[in-house]
Amino acid sequence: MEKLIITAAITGAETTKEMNPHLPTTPEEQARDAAACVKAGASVIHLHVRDKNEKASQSLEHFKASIEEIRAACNPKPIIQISTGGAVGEAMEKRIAPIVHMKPEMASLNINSMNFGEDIFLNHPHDVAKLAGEMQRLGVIPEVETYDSGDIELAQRMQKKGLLPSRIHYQFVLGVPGGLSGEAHNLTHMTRLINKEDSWAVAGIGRYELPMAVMAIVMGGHLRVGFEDNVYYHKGVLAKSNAELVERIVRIAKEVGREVATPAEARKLIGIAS
Ligand code: KMH
Ligand code: ZN
Repeated sequence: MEKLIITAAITGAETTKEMNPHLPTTPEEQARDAAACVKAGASVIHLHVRDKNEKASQSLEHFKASIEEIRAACNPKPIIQISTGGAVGEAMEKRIAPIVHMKPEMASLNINSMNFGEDIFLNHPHDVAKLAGEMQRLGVIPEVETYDSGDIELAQRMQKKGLLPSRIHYQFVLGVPGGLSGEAHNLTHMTRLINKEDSWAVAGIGRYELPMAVMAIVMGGHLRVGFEDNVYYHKGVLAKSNAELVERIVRIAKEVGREVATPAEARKLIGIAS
């Protein structure tokens, strides 16, 4: 099996300090958490940023500040994966801007619209095509976020139109109310739909985070943990940090003999030129 790529989704757009007071929201807090996650074994940081009032932001100023601090704090340097999903309701121009201006190694790409809890996560086909096209033009590797099995067929249609690379890296985000839940059979169903040259990771939301991560370890996929998806360590017990969630996964992976990828190894696996 190839080495395990662990992504830490340290902040998110919807998680608040009321949900977990340890949520990192400033560049300094994000750098501290990212460094601890990388030290624990994470090779990718999925990044959302906040403004001074802790509100989700897609502004270049906030991304630049956080990325600068994270790069300075982390050794080795993780892949920083900018979120183009943003918060529900964010304008598409603002979601595209960090890609065009900052040309990150990797960025998330949401290709379908859906109910997202009590909100609507809107991804108009024209906007998705524009965003995917910009990523291709700039050499930014997309991580295709898929919340339901039909999203995979949609990604394959986009691939045929030349909007996605010949080898797609998927993130199966399972457990969003409005998408597919994080039951074991749903994950195996998703993995059966992708092409053999593709790669996948899974992000289980809330109580699904740990079982989905454990399945990914034994199935040969990759995984994501962190406060964007889940703020608990156990039922009713808040996690003390993002790193605590990464450390647990690394312990489990080691116990079952799955080696954890360094950032350099993750770049090779994902196809990022270093
Ligand atoms: N905040 C969610 C509505 C992504 O980062 O690409 C979308 C999201 C996905 O977090
Ligand atoms: Zn996100």
